[in-house]
Order: sequence, then structure tokens, then C-alpha cells
Amino acid sequence: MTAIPFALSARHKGFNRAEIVDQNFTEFVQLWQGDVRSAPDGDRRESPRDGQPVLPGSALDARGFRELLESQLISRHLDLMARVLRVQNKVFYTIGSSGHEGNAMVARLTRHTDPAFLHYRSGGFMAERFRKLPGMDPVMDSTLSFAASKDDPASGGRHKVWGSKPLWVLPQTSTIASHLPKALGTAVAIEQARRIGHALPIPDDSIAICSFGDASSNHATAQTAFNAAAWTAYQKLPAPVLFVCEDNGIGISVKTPTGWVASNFQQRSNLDYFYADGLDLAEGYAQVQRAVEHCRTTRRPTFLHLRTTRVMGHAGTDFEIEWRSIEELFAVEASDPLLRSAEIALELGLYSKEELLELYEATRKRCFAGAEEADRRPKLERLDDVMAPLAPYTPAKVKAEAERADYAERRLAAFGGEAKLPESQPPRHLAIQIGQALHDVMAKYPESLLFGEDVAQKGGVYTVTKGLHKAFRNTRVFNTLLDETIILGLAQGYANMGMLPIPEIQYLAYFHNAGDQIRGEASSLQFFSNDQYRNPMVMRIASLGYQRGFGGHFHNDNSITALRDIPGLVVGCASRGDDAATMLRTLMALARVDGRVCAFLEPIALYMTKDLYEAGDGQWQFAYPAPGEAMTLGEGRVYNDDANDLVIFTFGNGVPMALRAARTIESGQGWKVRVVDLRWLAPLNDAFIAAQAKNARRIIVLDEGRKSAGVGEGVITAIVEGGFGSTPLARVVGADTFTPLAGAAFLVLPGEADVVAAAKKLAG
Ligand SMILES: Cc1ncc(C[n+]2csc(CCOP(=O)(O)OP(=O)(O)O)c2C)c(N)n1
Ligand SMILES: [Mg+2]
Repeated sequence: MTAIPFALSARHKGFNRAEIVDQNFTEFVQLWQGDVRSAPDGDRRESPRDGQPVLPGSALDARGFRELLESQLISRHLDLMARVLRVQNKVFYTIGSSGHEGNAMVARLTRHTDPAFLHYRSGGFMAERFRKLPGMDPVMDSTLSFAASKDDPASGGRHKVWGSKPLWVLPQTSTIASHLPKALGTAVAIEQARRIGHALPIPDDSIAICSFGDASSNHATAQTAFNAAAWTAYQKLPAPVLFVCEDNGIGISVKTPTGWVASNFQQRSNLDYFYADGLDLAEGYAQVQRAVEHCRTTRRPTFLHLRTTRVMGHAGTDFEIEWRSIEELFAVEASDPLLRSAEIALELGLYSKEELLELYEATRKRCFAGAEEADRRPKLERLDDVMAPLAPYTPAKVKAEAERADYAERRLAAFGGEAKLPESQPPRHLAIQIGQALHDVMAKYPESLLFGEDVAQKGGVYTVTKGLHKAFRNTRVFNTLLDETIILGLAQGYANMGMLPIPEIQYLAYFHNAGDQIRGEASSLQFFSNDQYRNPMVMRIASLGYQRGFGGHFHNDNSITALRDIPGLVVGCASRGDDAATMLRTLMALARVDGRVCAFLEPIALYMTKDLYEAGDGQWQFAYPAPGEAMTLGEGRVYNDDANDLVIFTFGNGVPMALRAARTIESGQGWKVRVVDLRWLAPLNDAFIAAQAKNARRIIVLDEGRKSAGVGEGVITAIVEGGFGSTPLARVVGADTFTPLAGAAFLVLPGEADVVAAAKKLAG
């Protein structure tokens, strides 16, 4: 890189570094004294023209350079505008891209159909990608997002995001590194689509692009994505993901040890390392090009280490001058890539000083005008509007889709013939019928995939998925590596490419260590993209307590709270096989029709339960519902409909427990007892709960989860808000503790005797 021939800013010790960075550019151009570059023979060279390389041997031509420079300037002036208009409450976000504008090269060298998951410093990338489609305006689109206007085409005013539907930029929330697993998932999905005959919405040779900072590269979620990418490539499976690490040497105020990123990534096998100078367009362009071409042609995970810097602090609220030495700030500001771009432009005679300053000021004007216009546009002013894209639900369409049964031939093939169709079999228990229901939905949706730990040949820890691998082959039913974050990242990737993923989490306790993939990412996509992007999925989780043979907390976790408070997530829990089948059909339909992210909780302790009252009675086995039958979202199951003396609200393991307790209570108290299986735990059907509470003389809420923040609290709230708070009520609920091993587990979980005791108390 050519040294900047100007000791910048030595006079500028001011507090407002944005103003100083701004001034630096103007002064740099005004005071530039270099010569327009001479050709080797001493003749003054003409400026390179369009199509001619800007430097001998460079991959970048004159037009390309001018456009990249313009993109850099747009990005810079959006940052400068944000600093000024933030204090006037006209824009609401000041984390900028200054120093990172070289990422525009990555956009120029890729296609607008290469799905991109971007770092928050992607102003240059976006401005450049906007060129790829005619009629788009990078300034107006961005300022509308800065201003949180309802007209923001990316998020509809819900967040300042880099995002665009036509440009395949899927908006990101600002949890660092959380987007890497789904970027890898998208890359894997691009390749897998062909193998299952699924038509991609983008060209077959697309790559997934994912950018992030140097500090973020250390995050567990980033590391698992690098590892999974390498794990994939090691097996010679394609994973065309371009990881772009924008290394500015710092994360907020913590410096990355010098050389760490190179040292950490240069030698990783199966993650191919490339370096590019993001501070210098002339130097960096060919380097970026090599990385992009490598990724596209070899289909291997590629790590592009892009040198950047960070000027103007982490955000507008970061007054670096308070915690960094002025000498350090001078040095950082002197490495500003826009000064280098100005130098190239002047040296090559692509712009005169006046032209460059004119362009600079015209871009400033454009960004301010855009922001002022955005400020006049409407904001989100009603709660309904804010929430509209979060959890779309079109009941009639979902019902029609769930009941659709036009796949008889594929179904016959999946089950192995007419005689083996599950509805022709005698009543069976939960584990068998979940397996049958999965055969059914996978036959119905050729774009569905089932994956997780041990799910393939073994059929899962509880053999629930047994037979699916044989029926649908390795391309659709497969084992992943052991990492829940990646399982859920893959799910998002497949969904992004139009497939219908059914990821399995082996135990509920292991959902929690990957929960952010659902909480921060999958469930937020429709919200932050104004429902332009959807990542539908049905996540199966083996759940809850009461296992007799396999004890301890981590196999008996009963915390549903962590799922219930994720906005938009649908949570269903079936306590019997026929309900599992009809519920799964509806969950798949919710995913397909409305793009919903769904969780299906499978009570492990009921998997093999066949009897209800006495050993051998076979009363917890049910006939398999033939296709055409489905369960409405929110619809519970009521046992003993017209009994009013006592109503027990419950779900999961609580259902057979309540039915058994009801028998004892009926004979002891002489009451008629109704049992209500909620089946849907999120959203809770408040109206249904209130309707069931209406004629109840007494109520028991039986919740196998924990006392604090469990489902039971929601049920009681619905009863009270429904106007039935004066009905005598008792709650039978798990303790606020982890579940111990062996018999002690039953001390912390509610049992049949507790329900009977609660009824006695209500009688007293
Ligand atoms: C999971 C998570 N932890 C912490 C943060 C807060 N945070 C936001 S940006 C940042 C530093 C990121 O640094 P780097 O990855 O180098 O990116 P840069 O801002 O330097 O471009 C931190 C700690 C976050 N957004 N997400
Ligand atoms: Mg950084």
C-alpha cells in the first residue's frame, strides 16, 4: 500500500472525531501534491478508461474503481449524516461502516443472488450491491431504515438493518456471530437442493456470503460454524460459504492481538484462507476476486481475511478520545481507506481535485436529503402494525394445507404398501405414531428434511425416527455433527432455500445451549424483514420428565419457559399418538403456509406408554388418524366434557396422570371431573381456557414444568382475566429446581397423589 503522503490531523485534537475524519478527506484532496502517475518511460500516462486496468495487471478497471469509490462515499456520508441527525432525533442508529468501506469489493465481485448475511459495518457492500439491479436507490433505502420509517423496504421500520429482498440480503439482528451457522446452512442447502430435486430460488452455483468482525471470530457461535464448515469439507461435501472477517483490530475497546486472525485461520485445514487489503481498492480487488472465485468454483468453505480499520469509533456514543491516546487516533484516521481511494483517483487522473471534492459534497447532500425525506415518512404508530409480520396466521389456508391429502402414491411408497398404512394397523403408542406421522409428512412434502444427532440409521435415542432413513435415504434423513447450534443453523439455511426442515434436538436440556438460534435468529426473521423472508421449520424436541429408566436432569428437563417466551414461536405438545399425527400435520402447514417457526415437544416418558389405568389395559394406544384429519392451532382436547365439579387443566405427562387421578377423585369425592389437555403451549389459547373454566366449580392446574414462569402461570392468568378468578383453584406444579437422579426425581415433579391431595384440599 502506498503511504499516505500527508501527516493528517495533527492539528485536530477535537472531541468530535467524525467531523475530523470528514475534514481530513477534504484537506487531503485539497493539499494533495502528487503527480498524476507517469508511465515507466516517463511519459505522462492518460487516465485509464473503462475496461482498462487502473494499475498494470490489476483486475479492477476504471469504471469499476469509480463505482466502488462512489459506493464508499455513499457509505461514509450515511455514517456522517447519522452522527449529525441522530442528535436531532431524525435517525436512530449510529453504528457505522467507516473504515470498512472496502467491503464494497466483495459485493462487486459477487452476485446479487448470492445470499448475504452481513456484519453491521456493511454500508459499502450494500451501496455496491444496489448497483446490481436497475432502479434501486441505496441512499433512500438506507435512510428509511436509519429513520425507522414504516416505508423502510428492509424491515418496515422495525430496526436499522442491512437487508433487501430483491438483493438477497437477509436482515441481521445485532447479536454478533449468530448469523454464521445459518450462512453455512444456506451454503449446504444450495448444494443439497440438487440432490433432493428441489428447485432453488437462486442459481445453482450461488455461494453464501457471511461477514463479521475480528473480535466476533472468537465467539463460540462463529467457531462452531467454522468447525462445521471444515467438518463438511473434510468429507468432501460441498459447502460454498465465503466467510469474510473484516479485521479492524478491535472489538468496541478491546484490541485483537496483532496477527491473531491470520494465526488462527491461516492453517486451518478445510477452511481455505485468503487475505485481502480492504483499505486499498487497487491492491485488494484481485485478492478478493481470488477468494470469491475459489469459493464459487471449488464449493469449499473459504475464509477471506479482509483488512479494515475503524474510524469514528464503535458507534456515535463511543467517544474514543476519552479512552485512547490522540496519537493512536491520528494513526487510525490516517489509515482511512477513503484517503487511499482519493489518492488512487488523483494519481491515476480519474478525477481532478475539484471533481473529487464535488462528488464528495454531492454525495453528502444526497445522504442528508435522503434522511430528511425519510424523516417525513410515516413511522410505526400502532402496536398491530409493529407486530403484524411477527406471527402471521391464516387459519383457513393452514387448515386446508394440513388436511391436504393428495400424495397417496408417495405415501404408499414411504410406508411400503397398502397393508402397511398406519390407519390399517391396530392402535399404537406415541413413539410409533410419531414415526408414522413423520413418514406421512415427509411423503407429503418432498422438500422436507429430517436431521439431528443419531436420527438416521439408529432412528434416534428412542428409535422414534426408525425407518425414515431407509424410506427417504441419506439425502433427506441424516445425522449431523454433535452441535445443536449447527443443527438449528442448518435448519435456517434449508428454510432460506425453500426447503422444509424438521431438525431434532435430542433432549430439551440441549435446546437451551443453542436457544439463540431460535430466539435471536429464526423467530425474529419475519419480524425484522417485515415478513419478506421466512424460515419455516418444525423443530422436534424430546422433552420433559418422568423417565423411569433414564434419570437425571439433562434427560428430564421440564423447562418450557425458555420456549414459551420466544415471540412468534409456536409450541405444541402431544400426549398421545393420534394427537401427535394431527398436530404434526398442522405444524408443517403452519410452517409451509405462514412461514412459522414451530417446536414440537415429545414427552419422552409417554413414548412407550401403552396403558392408562392398569397394566395391560392398552388404553393409551389410539387409532392412527388417516390423512385429511388435522388439529387446529390452539384447540385443546377435553375428556369428560360435561363434568363441572372439577376441571383439571394440563398437558403432556399431566394428561394420563390427571385421568388416573380423576378416577380416584370421582370415587373419593363423588365429583365429576373434566380433564383439559391444552396441547398448544404457545400461543396459549386464552379464550379456550376461559371457556373451559366457565362452568367449573373447582379448578386444578396441573403443570409438570417448574413453578416459576411455567405454563401454569399462563393458564391461571387466562382464567383470572377471563373473569373466573373467584373459582376455587389449586396449582400442582414442579419445584423450582433441577431434576435429581433416580427416585428423588419424583419428589420435585408433580404426581398423581399430589393431584388427589389438591382435590381434597379444594373439597375442604
Ligand atoms: C453475542 C454478543 N455479545 C456481545 C455483543 C456486544 N458487541 C457488539 S459489537 C461488539 C464488538 C464486535 O467487534 P468485532 O467483531 O471486531 O466487530 P467490529 O465492531 O470491530 O467491526 C460487541 C462486544 C453482541 N452484539 N453480541
Ligand atoms: Mg473489530
